[in-house]
Amino acid sequence: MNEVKVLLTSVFGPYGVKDEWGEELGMQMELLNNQVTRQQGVHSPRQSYLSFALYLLAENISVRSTVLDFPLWDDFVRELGQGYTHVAVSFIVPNVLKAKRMAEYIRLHYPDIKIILGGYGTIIPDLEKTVPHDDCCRGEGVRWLRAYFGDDPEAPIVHPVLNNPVYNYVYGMPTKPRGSAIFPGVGCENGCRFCITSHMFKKEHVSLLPGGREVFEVCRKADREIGAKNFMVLDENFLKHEKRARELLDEMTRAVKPYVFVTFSSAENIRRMGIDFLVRAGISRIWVGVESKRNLHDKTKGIDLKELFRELRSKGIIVLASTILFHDHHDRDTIQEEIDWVIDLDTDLVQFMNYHPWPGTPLYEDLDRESRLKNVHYRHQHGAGELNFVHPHIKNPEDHERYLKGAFRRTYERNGPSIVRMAQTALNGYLQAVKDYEERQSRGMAWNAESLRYEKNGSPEADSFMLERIKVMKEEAMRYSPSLLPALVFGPTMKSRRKTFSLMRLYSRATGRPKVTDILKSFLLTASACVEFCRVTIRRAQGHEGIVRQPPVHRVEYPGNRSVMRT
Ligand code: B12
Ligand code: SF4
Repeated sequence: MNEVKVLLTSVFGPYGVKDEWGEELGMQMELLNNQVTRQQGVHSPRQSYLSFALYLLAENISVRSTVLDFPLWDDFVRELGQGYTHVAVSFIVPNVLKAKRMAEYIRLHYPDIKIILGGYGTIIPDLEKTVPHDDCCRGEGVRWLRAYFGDDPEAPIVHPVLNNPVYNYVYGMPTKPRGSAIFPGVGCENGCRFCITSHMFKKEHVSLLPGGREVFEVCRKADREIGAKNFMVLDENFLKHEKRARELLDEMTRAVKPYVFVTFSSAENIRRMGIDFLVRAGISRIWVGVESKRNLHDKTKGIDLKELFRELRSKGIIVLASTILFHDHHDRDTIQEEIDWVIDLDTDLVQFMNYHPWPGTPLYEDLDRESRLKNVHYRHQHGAGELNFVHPHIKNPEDHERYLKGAFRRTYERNGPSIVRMAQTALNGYLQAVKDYEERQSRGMAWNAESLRYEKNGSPEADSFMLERIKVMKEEAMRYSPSLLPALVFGPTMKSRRKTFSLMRLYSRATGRPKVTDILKSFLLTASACVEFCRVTIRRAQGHEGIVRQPPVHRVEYPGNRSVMRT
C-alpha cells in the first residue's frame, strides 16, 4: 500500500469573480472590503487571510501532508499529480460548486484517492448528492482527523505560526504584513438562534488552546519565528473565558511582552472584564455583535451600547459593530431606523449582513416549519444578496441587495472613511493612556490582578508593563499617520476633510513635527491613492463595485507530526 499522503486544500480561485462556480458580490477573499468598509472606495483597507484550518490540521496529524491554499484551478490539477492518497477540502456553503468541481475531477481522474470534506460547507443537507466524498467532518477537525488517521485525538494541539494577513494594501500601496493569527477555540456556548458558528459545534466552545499560558506560548513562538507582535484571535467570544484571558495578561506582564490583539467579544463580556483590563491586555480592536436596536439577544440586553463604545474608543480600542438586516420586524421604515441606529452608535467600523438561516440553526428549523425557506441556490448564500427565506415585509430580491449596499453607503457618507476614525481612536487612546497613567501614579494606584481594577495601594511604583504598553499604543497610532494625507485629499465631503485636517493637527501637537521620512511616506501614499482612485473609477464605470484582489497561491509541505501518534 502507498504511504498515506494528504492534500489539504481550500477551494480554487479566483474569488469574488462571477463564473460558473462562484459569485462576485459578497465573495471576495477579504474581510474589510467585502463586508465592512464596502463602498469606501479608495479609503478601504485591503487584507486577505489564510485558510487557517488547513495549517492547523496539517500540524496536528502524523501523516505527511501538503497545504495548498488559494490554488487556481491549474495549480490544483497539477498538485493532484504529486501522489496523494487523500484529498481534504475545506469549504463554506457558498463555495459548494467549487468543492463539487474539485471532487468530481478527483473521482474521474484519481478514483483511488479518498475525498474528505470539512468546514462550514458540510452543514448542507444531503451533501453527498452534490459533492462526491468518502468522509465528512462536521465540527472540530483536529480531533476528528486524528481519529481518522489512527492518531491520538487528545494529544496536545500544536498551533501553527502563520503570517497574517496574506496581503495588506492601504490606499493601493502594499505594506508588509506584520502580524499572526491565533485560534484558541471554535464554537460558542451562547447558542444565539441564527448563529452557525455556535450550532456547528453543538453550542459548545471547543478548546484548542486551553489556557492563557498556551495562548501566550503561541505568541512567543510567533514573535521568535516571524517577529509577530500583533495577533488576530479567532475565537467567537474570547473574553467569555475569563480564566484564560486573565492568565494571558499575567503571562504578558511577567515577561513584559505587550502583545496586541484583535478579537471578537460580546458586549456583556466586555462589561464584565472592564475596559481597563482590555487596554492592559492589548486589545486594539474588538468586534461586537449588536444585532438589533431591539436588543433581541441576551448578550446585549440591558447594556448601553453607545456608552460602551464611546468608552472603548476613548481608551484606544477600535470598535467594529456588527449587525443584521432583515429581521422579521424590519419593514421599509424600521430597517432604515435600524441602519441609522447602528451608524449612530458611532463606532469605527460597521459590518452589515443580511439575516441568514443556515441549516442546523434554530432559525432555519423555525422557518422550515413555517414553510418560509426559499429555494435560493447555495452559491448565492453569502449574506450580501437575496434572502433565502420569505420576509414578511420586504419581498423583492433586489431590495435585499439594495438595502445592504445602501447601509454601507450611508455609513460612509455619515461617518466618513473608517481609516480616519481608526486613526482618531488609536491616537486618543494613546493620549488617554498617558494621562491615566500619570493620574494613577499621582494618586498611588496600582493594578490589582485579582479584582482587575486599578486600586489605591499607597506605594506608587512605576508600572513598567503599562509603560511598555503605552509605547506600543503610540506605535499603533503612528502607523495611521501617513494615511491622513490621502484621506484628506480624497475625503468624500467638506465635513470629512475638515475632520481629517483637525486630526492631522492633533497628531502634530501630540507626537511632534513629522519626520522627513513620514512626510515622504504620506506623499507616496497619496500618489498611490491617485492610481488606486483611477482604478476604482474605471472598474465602477465597467459596472463593478471596485477592484477585486486575489491572494496568491500558498503551498506548504508538512512531514507529519509523530508526537500525536497513539502510544
Ligand atoms: C476567517 C474567516 C473568513 C476569511 C476567510 C479566509 C480564508 N482564506 O478562507 C474571510 C474574511 C476572507 C472570509 C470571507 C467570507 N466568509 Co468567512 N469566516 C471567517 C471566520 C471569521 C473564521 C474562520 C476560521 O478560520 N476559523 C478558525 C479555524 C481554525 O476554524 P474553522 O474554520 O471553523 O475550522 C475548524 C472546523 O470547522 C474544521 N474544519 C474546517 N475545515 C476543515 C477541513 C477538513 C478536511 C476537516 C477534517 C475539518 C475542517 O476543523 C477546524 C478546526 O476545528 C468564520 C466565522 C468563525 N468564527 O468561524 C467566518 C465564516 C466561515 N465565513 C462565512 C462566510 C459566509 C464568508 C463570506 C461569504 C462573507 C460573509 N458573508 O461572511 C466570505 C466568503 C469568501 C470566499 N470567497 O470564500 C461563514 C460561513 C457560513 C457557512 N455556513 O458556510 C462564517 C461561518 C461566518 C458566519 N457566521 O456566517 N471569512
Ligand atoms: S454570542 Fe456571538 S458567537 Fe456566540 S452564539 Fe451569539 S452570535 Fe454566535
